[in-house]
Amino acid sequence: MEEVQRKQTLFSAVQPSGAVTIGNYIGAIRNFAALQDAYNCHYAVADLHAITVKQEPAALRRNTLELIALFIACGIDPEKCVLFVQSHVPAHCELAWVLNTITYPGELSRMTQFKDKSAKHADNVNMGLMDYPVLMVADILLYQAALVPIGADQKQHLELTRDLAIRFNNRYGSTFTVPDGYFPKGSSARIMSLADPLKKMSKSDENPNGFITMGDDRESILRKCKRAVTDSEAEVRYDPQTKPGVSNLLTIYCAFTGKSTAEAERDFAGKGYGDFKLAVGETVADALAPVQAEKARLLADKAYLNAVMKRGEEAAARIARKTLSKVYRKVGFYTGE
Ligand code: ATP
Ligand code: LTN
Repeated sequence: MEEVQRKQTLFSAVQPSGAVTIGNYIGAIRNFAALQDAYNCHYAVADLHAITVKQEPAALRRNTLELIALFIACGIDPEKCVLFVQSHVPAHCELAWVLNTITYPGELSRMTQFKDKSAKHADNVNMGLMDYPVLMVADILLYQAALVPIGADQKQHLELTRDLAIRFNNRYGSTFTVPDGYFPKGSSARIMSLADPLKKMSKSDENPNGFITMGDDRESILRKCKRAVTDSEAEVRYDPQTKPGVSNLLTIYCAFTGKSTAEAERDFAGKGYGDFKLAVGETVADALAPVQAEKARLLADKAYLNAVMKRGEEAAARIARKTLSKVYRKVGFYTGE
């Protein structure tokens, strides 16, 4: 008889907190589709997380729909994955509450992201911002995920996930799978700002020339690449220490062409920065064009997107409810049995 291999369960999420950059795409989203055949994938739009910093309600609503469309345009197949919006599944908040009771304030106040975001949003240091990692732990543990693809910036949160899973299991008996971080090939590339190549490319950068979004048109992409900060030499060589700007453009070029840095250096041997920047811009624009077209096509069919979200919600809620019921039984909530 044919042996049925059980696929490992995987969970990840992205916040609908603004325009998605090519950094988010290269570091996170494009890997999601590549994992969907080998793993039992769950992908969420983390809107509950997004409101830990101020969001314009109409923009949040729009960004949520756009992110679902972008996920699908980037190759995530809602038939193969559970694709859903976090706030549609109440179990995330419910489990977060229980987990709060086994989390210590010191574990949260020392988180790097909390410290960074508190400094950046000094007028809005709210309890949600501090509790952000516990909600993320709930996201992961509800689906009994074994693997969590994340960027380096989220490693501390994954450590907390492991700690809380182990703490709960020790206190109440085996309940949660203890997950591992997952860093697929190619996802380690850290894309830097085009305006300041020593800083990470970030969608919340005040200078829009620093980042390229997934929705930027060809002209803007070419202009941003043309203006990208480089150096006063004239040699296209990969050396992040002494040539961070050129190296960043090479990383972007390689991410979209699949070439190695050595091959890319060869492509531009003897060429000036003008030609190089134009080629990088054209490569990015060519790569984004089909994704943009597909996203626009999907956004024109809201009924389809709503149906995808509904189906995702139902599938996610079924799995999440099962874990939550187990948790409620373990902690001693009266269930009538
Ligand atoms: P913000 O500007 O609000 O801090 P961000 O652009 O840094 O946002 P997040 O929503 O925090 O993006 O990140 C989603 C995921 O995208 C991260 O976990 C990370 O893995 C990946 N990512 C973000 N920026 C980059 C980057 N510059 N290079 C590679 N990966 C990135
Ligand atoms: N905090 C993550 C988004 C996120 C997430 C998750 C990632 C929310 N819940 C669960 C992995 C697993 C971010 O900003 N990248």
